[in-house]
Amino acid sequence: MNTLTRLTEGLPRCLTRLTLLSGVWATALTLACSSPSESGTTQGGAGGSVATTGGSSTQSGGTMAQGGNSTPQGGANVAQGGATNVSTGGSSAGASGSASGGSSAGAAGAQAQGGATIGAGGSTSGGAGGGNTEQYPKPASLPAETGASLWLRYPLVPIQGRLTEYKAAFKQVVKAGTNASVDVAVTELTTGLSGLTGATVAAGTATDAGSVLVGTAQAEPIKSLPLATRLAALGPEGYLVETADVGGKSVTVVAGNTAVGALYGSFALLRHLQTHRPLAGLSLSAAPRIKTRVLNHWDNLDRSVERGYAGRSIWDWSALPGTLSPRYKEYARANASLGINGTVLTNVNANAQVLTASYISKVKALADVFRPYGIKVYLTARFSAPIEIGNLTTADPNDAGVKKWWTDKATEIYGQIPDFGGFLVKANSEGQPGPQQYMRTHADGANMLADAVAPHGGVVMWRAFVYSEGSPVDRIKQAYDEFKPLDGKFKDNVLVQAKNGPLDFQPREPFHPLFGAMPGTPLTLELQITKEYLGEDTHLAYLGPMFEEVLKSDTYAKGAGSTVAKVIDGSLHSHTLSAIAGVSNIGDDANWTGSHMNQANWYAYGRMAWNPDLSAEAVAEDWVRQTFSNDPIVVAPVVQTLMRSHQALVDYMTPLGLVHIMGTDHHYGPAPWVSNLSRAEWNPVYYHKADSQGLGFNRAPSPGSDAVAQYFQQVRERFASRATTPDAFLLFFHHVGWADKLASGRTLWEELVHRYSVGVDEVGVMRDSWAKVKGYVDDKRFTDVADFLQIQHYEARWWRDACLTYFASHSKQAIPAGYAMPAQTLSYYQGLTCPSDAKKPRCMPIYSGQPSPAVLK
Ligand code: GCW
Repeated sequence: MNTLTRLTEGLPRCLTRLTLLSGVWATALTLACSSPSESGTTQGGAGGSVATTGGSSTQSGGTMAQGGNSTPQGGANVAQGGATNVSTGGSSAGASGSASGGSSAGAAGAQAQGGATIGAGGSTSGGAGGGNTEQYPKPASLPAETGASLWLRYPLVPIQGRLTEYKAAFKQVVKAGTNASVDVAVTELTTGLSGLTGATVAAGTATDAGSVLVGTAQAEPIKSLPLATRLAALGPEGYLVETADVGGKSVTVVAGNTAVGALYGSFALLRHLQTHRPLAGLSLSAAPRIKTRVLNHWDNLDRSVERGYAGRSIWDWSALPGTLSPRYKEYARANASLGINGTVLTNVNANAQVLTASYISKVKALADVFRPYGIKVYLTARFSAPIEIGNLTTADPNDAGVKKWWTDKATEIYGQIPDFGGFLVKANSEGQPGPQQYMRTHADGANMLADAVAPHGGVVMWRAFVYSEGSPVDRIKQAYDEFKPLDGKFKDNVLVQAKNGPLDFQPREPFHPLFGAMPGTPLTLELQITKEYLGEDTHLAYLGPMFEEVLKSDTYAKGAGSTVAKVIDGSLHSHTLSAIAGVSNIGDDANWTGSHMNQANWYAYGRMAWNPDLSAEAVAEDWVRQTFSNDPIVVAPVVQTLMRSHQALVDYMTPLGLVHIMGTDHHYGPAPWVSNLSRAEWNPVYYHKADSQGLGFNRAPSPGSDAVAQYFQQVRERFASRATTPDAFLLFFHHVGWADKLASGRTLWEELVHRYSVGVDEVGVMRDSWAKVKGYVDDKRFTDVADFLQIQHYEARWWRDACLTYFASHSKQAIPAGYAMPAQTLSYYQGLTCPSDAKKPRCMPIYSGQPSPAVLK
C-alpha cells in the first residue's frame, strides 16, 4: 500500500467508493442511496459495471458532508480488471433514467436493473445497459480531435450487433408539423444517426418502417397515437421517445408538447444511441424540474471574460449583428442537448452600454440564432444605467424618471426580442452601484426593474452575493443578514440568486444558509462552472460531486428532506418560478472550456439543472461515453478519475474546511500567508486564523461569530458542535487545536499533513489511470489531458508544500514520519511570483522533481 486515499469525505451516499481488490481498483457502488428512487419502468438488462485497472490505493472511511461523521455505505464490489467485454450501459442507463436511485442501481452491475422513471424531473432510460456483451475492438487509428465537437460526437458504432440494430431501426427522419425547432431536431437526428450508423439517414416525408417521427403532440400522425395523457403530464418542455406502430409500420416517435420538447427528446434519443444502449423496450421520457436553467456569462463587451480561462468571449460584439459566428449555433446546440434554456450574455460587473440601441440589435441577432434551440437571452442590468446612458442625474429606484427610463428600456428591448428573458443584477456588491446608494433596499431596486419587465413576461434575477466595506466580524453572514429580512417583499417576477455557499465558490463550502430561509421568495442557485478557485483551466476537477452535494444538502427548512434541490425547484415553498444558474466556463478556445476535462463541468451543470436528482457519477459516465469512448477500458478509469478529482483537489488545496487561501486576485496558487490587503476579508489569514494554538474560523456561538445561527436547528446544532461537524467543514466552523484528535485518530496537524499528501498522490493515480487509455482516445486529446495532469501533479505538490511549510510556522511541528518533506522552504514559496499570466496560469519554477509519493508508506 503506498497511498492512503480517503475519497468519500462528504460525498453523498450514492457515489462510488474504491476498494483495493486483488491489486486492481474496483468500484464498490453503494446500494442504499439517501435520496428516494422514483417509481418507474425498468427496461433492458442489468446495468453494466464500471471496471478499471491500475492505480494503487486504498481508502478509509470518510465522513458525510451533511450527516455528521459516518462511514460510507457498503456496496457491491465488482472487479473487472479492465476486461473489455463487460456490459455497456451500466450506470449511464440508470443515469439517463433520471433518479439517483435509478442510476446508482443501474450502476450496481450485478445487483440491479437500469433505473427508469417516468414523470417530472425523471427520464426513462429505456433499455439500460445490459445485454451488450460485445467486445470493443481496439481502434486502428483515431483522427485527432480538437474537442470542438464537445459531447456531440457521432462516430460509427464499433460493435457489430448494436450497429446492426441501429441500422435497421433508423433509416430516415420524418417531421410532424412545421416549426423551426422541429427543423433543428431533424438536422440533429439526421446528422447523428448518419454518423452512428455509417449510412445516409436523410429527412423523408412518408412514414415508413425505420423512420424516426419527430414533432409535437398536436401534429399528425403523432396526434393520433395514444400518447396524449402521458405527454400532457410532461409540461411544455418534456418529451416522450418510444417505438410505436404508425399505419402498420414500426417507427420511433420523438414527441413533445412543444417543438422544443421534441428537440430535447431528439437529443435524449441521440444520447441513448451515443452511449450504445439497446433499443428493446425503448422508452425515454422526462420533464425538467427547474423551469429556468441558465448560463451566466461573465463576458465583457471588449471580449475579455472575468474569471474566464478559455480564451476570449465567444460573443464577437464588433462583428454583430452583421456577422454571425458559426459558434453561436454550435453553442446553442450544445446547450439544448443538455436542456439549458437561457443565457445571460454579459458580466454581472455590468457595462450599461449593452442596453444601448446598437447593442440591443446585436443581442437580437444572437436571440434569433438561439430561439429555435429553446434558449432565451437575458442581460445584466447596471443599476446606474439611467445616469450613464440615459442622461438622468439619479438611479434612485423610487424616482419617477428612473422608473420610466427602465420601463421604456424594457419596451425597447422587447420590441426587438419578444421572448427576452429579463435582467440579472449585481448591486451594492464589490463596487457595483445599487439601490442602497439612495437609502433604498435590494427589494426596492429589484421591484422597480421587475415592474419594467413584468408586462412582457420577464423576470429579474437579483444576486445575493454581497459583503460590505469595513471589517465585518464574519463576511459569510452578510448575505443572509441583508436578504432574510426582505423575504416576502419582492415582486412575483423576482428571483433572488445565491451562490452555493455563503462565501465565494470555494473548492468546498457548506450550503448557503439562505436556502430554505426565504420561503416567500423563489431562490436561484448559482453554481460556478468556471473553476476560479479550483485550478482554472488546468486542474482536472469534475464538479458533479460538488453540485450533487449542494443539491442534496438538507436545509431542514420544513423538516427532514427539505433539500436545496427542493428549495430551488420551487416545490418546497410552492413557487411558480424556479431557476438555476451556472457561471459559464466557455470561451473561444477550440475546445470551448480551456481544457477537454472542463467540458464535463458544463455538461454536468446542464444535466443536473434539468434533473437535480441525477447522480454525478451517472452523468460522468454519460459524458465519458459521448466524449471519449464507450469501451469499458476507457469508461471505467476515466469515470473513476473524474469522480475522485474534486476531492483530490480539495485535499491538496483546502482540506478539512479551509477556504480562500489562494493567491491574491488570480486565485490560482497557494498564498495562505497573505495578510496585507486593504480589506480584512480579502486576506487568507482572515479565513484560516492560524495561530500557535490551532487553525480554523470559529463560527460557533459566542465567542465564535455564531454564523451557524443562520441555519435551521438541526444543521445549526450539527455545525455548532465540534464533535458533530463533518471533517469536510471542520475548520470552516471551528478553531481546532493543533494537538486535538480528529475522527481518524490523528491530531489536527497530522491530519492536515495527511490530507495534503493524499491529495497530491491522488493526482498521481489520476495520471497513471489516464496513461492507460492511450491508443483508445485520439492522440491529440490524450496528450492534452496528459500534459495538464502532469502540471496538476506538480502544482498539487506546490500547494501542499507551500501550505504545510506555512502552517508549520504556526504549529511549530515537524512533518510526521511517513510523509515526504516539503521540497523547499516557506520563504521560497512566498517568493514565487507566478502565475505571470492569470488567464493561462503556470508556475514554471516548480515543475521539477517527483511530486509523489507524498505519503511514504
Ligand atoms: O468570486 C468573485 C469573483 C469576482 C466576481 C464575484 C461575483 C463577477 O472573484 O470576479 O465578479 O465573485 O460573483 O460577483
